[in-house]
Amino acid sequence: MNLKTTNSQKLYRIAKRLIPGGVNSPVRSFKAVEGTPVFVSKGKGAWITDEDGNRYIDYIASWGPLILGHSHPEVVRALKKTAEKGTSYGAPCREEIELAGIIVKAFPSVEMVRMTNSGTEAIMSAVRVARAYTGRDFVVKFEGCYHGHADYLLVKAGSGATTFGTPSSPGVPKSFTATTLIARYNDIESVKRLFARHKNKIACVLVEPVAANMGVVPPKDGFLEKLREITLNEGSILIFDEVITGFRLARGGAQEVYGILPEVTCLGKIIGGGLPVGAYGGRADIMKMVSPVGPVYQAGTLSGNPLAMAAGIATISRLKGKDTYKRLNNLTSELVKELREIIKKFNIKARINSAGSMFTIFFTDREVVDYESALSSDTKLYSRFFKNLLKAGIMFPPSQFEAVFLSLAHTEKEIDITLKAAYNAFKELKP
Ligand code: HOZ
Repeated sequence: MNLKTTNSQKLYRIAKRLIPGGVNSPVRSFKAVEGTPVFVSKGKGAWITDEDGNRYIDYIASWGPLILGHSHPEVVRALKKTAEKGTSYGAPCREEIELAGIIVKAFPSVEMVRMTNSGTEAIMSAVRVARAYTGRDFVVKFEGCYHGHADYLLVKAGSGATTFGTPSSPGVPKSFTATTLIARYNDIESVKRLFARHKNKIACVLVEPVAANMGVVPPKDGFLEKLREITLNEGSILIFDEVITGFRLARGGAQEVYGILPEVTCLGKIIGGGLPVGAYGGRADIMKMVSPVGPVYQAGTLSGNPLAMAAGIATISRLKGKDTYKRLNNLTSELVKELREIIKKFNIKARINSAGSMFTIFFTDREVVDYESALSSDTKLYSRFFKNLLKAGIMFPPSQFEAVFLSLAHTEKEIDITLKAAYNAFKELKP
């Protein structure tokens, strides 16, 4: 299929004059796959339509939030009903308590929660609280994990930072990252070494319990358990960045799946149902450090705004059924299984990592367990694969180092179409 791209190209030309790179978040630019970004005009269920009228099965899902698919009727209804009353008050509203209650119930490790406007804010605030609570400065993060764009966390960061080859951003003074310690994902010895070297100085270990910003990299058996053990022994706080995995892998996120409870959890994406949101929460004595109860300052004009709360509540309400995650995860497993067969058939150097309803096809013959092995992927081959799929009306993330997301709006029909397209896309790459 030859896509018509006239309107997207025209919009891109205008956008580039007004917005750096024509986009408000780098990965969207299609730069990594050497293409022109598709300008989306609307989305419904599992499908999006671009400004030229092309339709695609969407596997980006707004980078995770749209677990119900695009413009779900109940989310739209909740938004309309709420907006008619008001869009923001800068004062407490009922919806904030409702969403906070839902989060506390879903995450047994979370006794109190504070809403923010993005995952980045949630993480920055969580680290600040951890530092204040422990009276220590150092933060351990893992290579290839991405926790938003706070200065001191843009060190060997995944997501767009990796996609564009600047995992440690210029513009960040050395002194800002002097207290950021880097460990290797899935390598507990690297964590132990840091604790030995910085005895009683590490405030927290910050981790994506299932890494999803260097592509999907699940934790090895025992990795999270050991992190829990070490942080408890060392008096450090364990922070789970569940911005992607919260309400995605299970209602209670990765911590429910792996049975490991951190002191602090950061959320975002799904809890805003497609509107800007973030949240950090955890043990009450830690959260009581936050202003106005405690001295740790953190605020936001639009934090807890009724629209984001309403969209989040409506979204999470649809995730209640006993079989909801089972259905979503089974559909993903089915797709992944078939994709693996095609990869084998055409002898492509590629591996698929998956967790729940997200996965990544890494174009490498190595097992991907950490940042270094993720980086062994052939990004040029990914780019060709991506373009082959796009031409066939399948929208995968325009970067090797991101997750593919399924939603509850995807059905067998979409999977069949995707598999036919993937067959041809892989065939074209045959060595
Ligand atoms: N860094 C985000 C994915 N991990 C991309 C956000 C966006 O471009 O919307």
